[in-house]
Amino acid sequence: MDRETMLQEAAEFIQERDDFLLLTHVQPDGDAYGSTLGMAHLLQTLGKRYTIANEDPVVDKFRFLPMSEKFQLSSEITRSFSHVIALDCGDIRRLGESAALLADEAEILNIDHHKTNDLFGRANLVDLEAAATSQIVFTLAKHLELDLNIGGAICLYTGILTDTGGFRYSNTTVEVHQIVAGLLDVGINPFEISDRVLESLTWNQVQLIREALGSLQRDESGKVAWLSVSRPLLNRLGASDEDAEGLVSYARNVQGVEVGILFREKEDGSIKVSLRSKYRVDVGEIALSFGGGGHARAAGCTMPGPAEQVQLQVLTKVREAIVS
Ligand SMILES: [Mn+2]
Repeated sequence: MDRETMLQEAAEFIQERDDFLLLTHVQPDGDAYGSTLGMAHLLQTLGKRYTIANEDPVVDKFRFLPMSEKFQLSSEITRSFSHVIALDCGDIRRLGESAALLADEAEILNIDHHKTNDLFGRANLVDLEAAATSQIVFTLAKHLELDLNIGGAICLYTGILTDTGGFRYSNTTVEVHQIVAGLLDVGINPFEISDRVLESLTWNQVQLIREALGSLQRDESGKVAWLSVSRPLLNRLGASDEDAEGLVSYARNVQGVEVGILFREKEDGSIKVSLRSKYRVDVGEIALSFGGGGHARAAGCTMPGPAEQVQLQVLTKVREAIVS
């Protein structure tokens, strides 16, 4: 289906309904928060009612986003919803516990840019070329001929900024810059947003970087590098899972490395594997083969432990992809 048709279907889905539940994936990232809150701003402008839910509370770093206080814990919501807008989710499992809020006959509008998206919506606005779901929400706003207010612009800018790694990743296209120019026109302060979401590190994060770098290794080819973070380490530093976000770049950024990997032990002993590639290897495919998903250059999966076995399995798969 072409982009215009999908945009029109999404626009009609919104125009013809009211009382929406806005959902994004578990452990939201900048684009998840940005696209969801950007959509909330659009609905507000349209005079539509909406509820925003996630199984996790909003992380500190993104609490500056206008209307982030509208996020509610899904466990605290006692009703169900017939009209759902899912943002930045490749499949319905990504909604986590929030999926329990869907009424039996719920209609879903699925807005996303993941290659692994399985078109789970009644309407699907899925653009694999888009750098961020926030970018798609911007395009939808234009299609609806809505003017973005500054709050909405801050949210969408944050999503595009984070999913393009500060306009450095290969998904940074001409269109991305054109959209961002439109967002700057609204009057946002890009320095302040970059400082908050890309530059600032908590003290815990810096301590964690110091310790985690001690585990950095690379294989004989020099094309794969990885680091691992154990639960005892996180506990000792009082570091949260989100503090570990971004560590994988240290592995990826080593000169000559094609694939960087972070192995992080979760509370339940399972291992969260984050994969980043530079030019060639489709880590989305690798993550998918282990039950996860993502993009060609950034993806992840969660695997049952123990850590040594997960490392062996993942490294074998990654090496295969490198030589193929
Ligand atoms: Mn995204």
